Amino acid sequence: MKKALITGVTGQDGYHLSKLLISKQYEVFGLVNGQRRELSEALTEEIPDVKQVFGDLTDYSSISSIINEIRPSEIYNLGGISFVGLSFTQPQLTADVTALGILRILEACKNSGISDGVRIYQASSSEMFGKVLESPQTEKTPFYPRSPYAVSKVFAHYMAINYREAYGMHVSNGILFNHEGEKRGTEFVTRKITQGVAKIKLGVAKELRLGNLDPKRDWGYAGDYVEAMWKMLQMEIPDDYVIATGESHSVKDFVTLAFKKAGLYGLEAEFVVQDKKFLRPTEVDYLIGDYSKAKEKLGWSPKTTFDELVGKMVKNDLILEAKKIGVAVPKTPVTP
Ligand code: G4F
Repeated sequence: MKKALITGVTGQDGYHLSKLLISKQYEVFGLVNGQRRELSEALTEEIPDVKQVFGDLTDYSSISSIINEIRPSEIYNLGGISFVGLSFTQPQLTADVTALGILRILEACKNSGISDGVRIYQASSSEMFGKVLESPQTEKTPFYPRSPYAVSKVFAHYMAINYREAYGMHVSNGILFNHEGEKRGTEFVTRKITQGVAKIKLGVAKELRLGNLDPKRDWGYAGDYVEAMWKMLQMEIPDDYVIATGESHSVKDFVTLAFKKAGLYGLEAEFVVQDKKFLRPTEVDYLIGDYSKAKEKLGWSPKTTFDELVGKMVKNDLILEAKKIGVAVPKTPVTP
């Protein structure tokens, strides 16, 4: 039985990846911060097969003892401060977790003598392209990070490459473009929109406050993207891959479609309020990825369309919000 260690197991990607690896008969260990009991309890309830190990990416000694004890064959480093907005107000914490976290893992593997046998996935991000220098973005596009989060991800990306080249370790970077779904945190714009739209539909909210509606993102479904992570670690030779859909839509497009999916066709102008509080000091205006390398080498392509993604998320939030207030789920033109 293969053993996998996942950091960031309580996040959206951790959820989808745990499910995938368990379905593939892996023994899955998830790194959980012992002080966040509510996250640990929620994980036990949702995916009891994940074996929780307590530690923190900012603490080398806990990472090192966990790796020494488990001796995993695969490590997926999904942990970190993943909300770009927060990284502006907590830049040092972001660097400690998001930049240095992978360094601690790499060092722990090297020092425990398992660096030959273990395969490591580092969650790189399309945010690294920032103020883009070419479009669409590929594995060869130079980076121009625009937030403490993105700068930290660039550090982690190159650290992964350095350990691969310096010590021959099997480390791959997945440069994932935005990936969303039912498990997305409500601080991210897509889930904030679908939850807000559901509340408006049910009469629980009267407005949806958002920041900049112009930025464009290449949005895919998280459930599709974790397949790519796993595929990278099954390759004999480690490498870096862009994972994207090759389509870009603005925040405004997402809002318009979400209102439509909830049966509130054309009503967004009435409910959406622009709030300066949600603007960022530096913005990433336009991201669109070219996933041809992943398609050719990994045999990976996205399965879920933008329309399906928004439909799934709106439907999920209508069900959750209706349950909260104890009413029937409204009938809408929602497609799955
Ligand atoms: O949903 P977002 O917060 O995601 P962002 O910044 O693109 O980052 C996400 O994707 C990255 C991959 O490229 C990941 F690395 C990262 O961890 C994260 O998962 O914001 C998307 C866009 C931004 O341009 C933001 O300014 O939506 C804009 N936006 C407008 N109003 C808003 C809001 N974002 C949030 N979170 N909240 C708003 O009210």
